[in-house]
Amino acid sequence: MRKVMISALMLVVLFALAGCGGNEAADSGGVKSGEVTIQMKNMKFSPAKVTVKKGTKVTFVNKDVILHDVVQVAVKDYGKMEPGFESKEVQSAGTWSITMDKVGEFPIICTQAAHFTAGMVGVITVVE
Ligand SMILES: [Cu+2]
Repeated sequence: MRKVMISALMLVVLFALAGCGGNEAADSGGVKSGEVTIQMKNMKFSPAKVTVKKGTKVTFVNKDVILHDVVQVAVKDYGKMEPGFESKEVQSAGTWSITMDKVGEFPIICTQAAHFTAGMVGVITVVE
């Protein structure tokens, strides 16, 4: 069920990401390594776009009073990728971490109450 839903959502995500083009504030800039924090705040991932080195630990911190989550959405061009990752519900003030140990581009959305439709989308790019 969720896979069907997520496939249908990809267009929304791609449009949303395209809409972020030229928005400097949405992109953290540069290649990060070690540990990186992405805030879940005001119904957005911040930064929404981040590029990290393989092996970087990415921690999502929920700064809102509502639940959020992190679900990697598959892109058909990335058919060789492992199945997407998916967090549990992240409570207010809670965190969830993942170590990005595969190179690629990983679009993410928040599926809580369809927050992705409000622009809660992002992309983590992992490089060697
Ligand atoms: Cu959310």
